[in-house]
Amino acid sequence: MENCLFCKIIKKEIPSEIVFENDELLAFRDISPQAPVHILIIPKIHIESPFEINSSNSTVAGKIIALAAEIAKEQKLEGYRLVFNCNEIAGQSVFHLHAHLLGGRIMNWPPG
Ligand code: DGP
Repeated sequence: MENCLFCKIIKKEIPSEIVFENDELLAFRDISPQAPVHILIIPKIHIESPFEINSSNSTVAGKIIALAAEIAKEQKLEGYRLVFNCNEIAGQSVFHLHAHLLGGRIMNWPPG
């Protein structure tokens, strides 16, 4: 998508601190970390938000969750939070599907 920030990060038009990359997924550090470990995991195909996940593209969502577990282990996290914000009302500001992998500190529940 031409005007999508995360598509530009995928194309390396915008620099990022990449943690993992393969043909389907990219993981990179959040520019505004909310925890000692704050990594964004995104699909390389442009999916606007969790609302757009359906039976034809859901495989990639499972791969995001599996990659989060791998990265969390690699980062030696004791536990972690995985967040998909969906739409502005839930805090989504970049409209390219992403999981926030957060860890390295105690997290409260319920979230604000
Ligand atoms: P959300 O609010 O759920 O849409 O999360 C978007 C996240 O993207 C937010 O935590 C900040 C991060 N972000 C925004 N712009 C950039 C950028 O240019 N580089 C990186 N690495 N992260 C960004």
